[in-house]
Amino acid sequence: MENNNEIVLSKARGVFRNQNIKPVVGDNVKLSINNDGTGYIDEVFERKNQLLRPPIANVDQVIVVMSILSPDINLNLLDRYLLMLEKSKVDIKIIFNKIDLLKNDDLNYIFDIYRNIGYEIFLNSNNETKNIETLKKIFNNKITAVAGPSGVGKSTTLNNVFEDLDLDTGLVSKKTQRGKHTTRTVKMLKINENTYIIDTPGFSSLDLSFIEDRAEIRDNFIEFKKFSANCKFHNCFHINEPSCAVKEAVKVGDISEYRYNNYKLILEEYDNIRRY
Ligand SMILES: Nc1nc2c(ncn2[C@@H]2O[C@H](COP(=O)(O)OP(=O)(O)OP(=O)(O)O)[C@@H](O)[C@H]2O)c(=O)[nH]1
Ligand SMILES: [Mg+2]
Ligand SMILES: [Zn+2]
Repeated sequence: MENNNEIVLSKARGVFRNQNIKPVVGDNVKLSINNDGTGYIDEVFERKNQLLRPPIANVDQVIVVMSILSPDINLNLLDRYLLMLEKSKVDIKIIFNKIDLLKNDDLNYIFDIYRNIGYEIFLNSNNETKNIETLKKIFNNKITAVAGPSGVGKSTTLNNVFEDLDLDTGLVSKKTQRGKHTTRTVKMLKINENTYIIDTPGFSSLDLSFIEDRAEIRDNFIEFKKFSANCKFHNCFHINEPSCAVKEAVKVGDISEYRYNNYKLILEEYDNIRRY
């Protein structure tokens, strides 16, 4: 815990266990300091928001990092993660990383999908320094969690932007092109008085157990909202219903077909889990 700019090793009091509150990274707490300089967390103050995976509280924004190659870009995983973040009501930005590995393929259509939804996106390579000032500004005066699959370059990007950092980074497996889960714990670091970054362990998949209600899936594909008011049925899920404005928007290209297909896949997976 940070207390008047000092780090205090702290334990949570037993009462939390009874109240089912577990302090997480980012929490603001009431501390009592023991004679030996260690601390006790007496109270966890109300959280302005809470991320589910990994559990973090009170962030101003989450930057999702995805590499375009090594590991390959995975839009289904990205859409799942966005779905989860939208539920937490945090600001979201996306870094498409390892842009140096892009050879001939034109991935602009992918970048456009997310730009058109309204997410601020950045194309980055850590072999270069030209983005550093831009990214530094993004982090400035905020609490930012950096999240994404293992091996996409979260820790490397943070090291690149903030010269003084020396976070562990690891090679991507040559054979599977997957990250090796180098970052093992959620780590909050202070850059200056009002700027904190949180490096998080990468994941390779994301199950849907965070979803409590089927409608959440629909409502957190946020670009549907603009159209769904014009669906014939008030409670339209945009699957087989007649006169569906969302499906119409997909047809004419106002909503990305990739996103819509991922929506259908996620909804189907959720329904299958519920059935058993
Ligand atoms: N070509 C290229 N490689 C990069 C870039 N950024 C990171 N890497 C490499 O990708 C590998 C994984 O980087 P990490 O920073 O450890 O990835 P991470 O996202 O923190 O991974 P976890 O901690 O496992 O979640 C390392 O070998 C980095 O050198 C980039 O922009 N271009
Ligand atoms: Mg890492
Ligand atoms: Zn509809």
